[in-house]
Amino acid sequence: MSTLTSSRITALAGGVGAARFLRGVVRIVPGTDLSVIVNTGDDEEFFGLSVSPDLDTVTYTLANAVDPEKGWGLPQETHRCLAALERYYTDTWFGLGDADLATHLFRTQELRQGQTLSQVTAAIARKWGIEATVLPMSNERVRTVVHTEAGALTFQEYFVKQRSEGQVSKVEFSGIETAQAAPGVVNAIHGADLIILPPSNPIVSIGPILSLPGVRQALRDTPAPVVAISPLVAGKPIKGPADRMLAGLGIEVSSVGVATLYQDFVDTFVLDWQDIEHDPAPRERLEKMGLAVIVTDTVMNDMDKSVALAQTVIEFTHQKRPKAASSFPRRT
Ligand code: FO1
Repeated sequence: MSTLTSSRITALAGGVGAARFLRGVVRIVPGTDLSVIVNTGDDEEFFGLSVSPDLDTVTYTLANAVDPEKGWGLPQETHRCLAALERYYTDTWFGLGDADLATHLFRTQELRQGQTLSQVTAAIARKWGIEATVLPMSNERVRTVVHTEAGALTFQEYFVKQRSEGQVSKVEFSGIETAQAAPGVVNAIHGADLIILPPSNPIVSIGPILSLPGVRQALRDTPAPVVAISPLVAGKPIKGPADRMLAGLGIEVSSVGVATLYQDFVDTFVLDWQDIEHDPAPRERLEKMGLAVIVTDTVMNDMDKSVALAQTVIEFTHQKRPKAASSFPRRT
């Protein structure tokens, strides 16, 4: 494995796919070179506890502590507390594990004592021995609202309780109007030598981060390469509702459709082989959009594949480091 010259990498991340990519990154670059800006639109209160699913998924994964099958939560989990709660509540659809509760209890207590989500997240990362910088996208409350025939749902209600059923007609980020990017978020973009969007849902994982003041402009302005890895393989996500959401919102359900959402700031787009196995069009369409295209294996079903994908992306952008911003045709 070649040792890469140290370069500061910033990733914008949502759920399991992003976390799977980041575990590969921290095996080839020092964690101290990595900053991760994490979506908090999925955050929700359960039984009075502040739960941040994407922050916890990234944290547990970078700590090598995540349940390897599920890609979220902790392994060998028990749910005795949740089962006991059924005596008092009926709404116990969100699978809070007993060991996972410790994180939510700590976060809730610290927030109640006046710590910001950034401070609590940094404390949790430190206590899990993580060297990377884990940044919530905002310290203010932003909540993704998914509209389907069943009504206006939180992301977890849509994804877990409704199992992503129903036609998505609209997605909103309630609170985004008054929310600020958390301390360090815009700086993590300006200070990066490489910015990566790992395979995450472009609507509800990357979308909220891009909607915060200053974030999208910083991505447009940076001279650093910005690389997005498609979250769809041959039109399907490995996990999650990205294809259903894109379809419901009238966006082409393909890697090219995802690229159109990022085309004002992304330079390089990573496709899985399966996207062009039967048809070269996706690559040609992306190149016509002015994007450099990497075609590789993006299905990270084990650690070696996470490392290989991270290696491919980082080495490609090292070779193509732009001399000046203009070297990458970018729409603004
Ligand atoms: N995903 C599920 O499909 N079912 C669950 O019951 C569930 C519980 C849960 C509890 C804590 C947590 O941090 C994540 C949890 N997730 C669950 C995953 C979550 O919905 C997201 O997919 C991941 O956090 C990735 O962002």
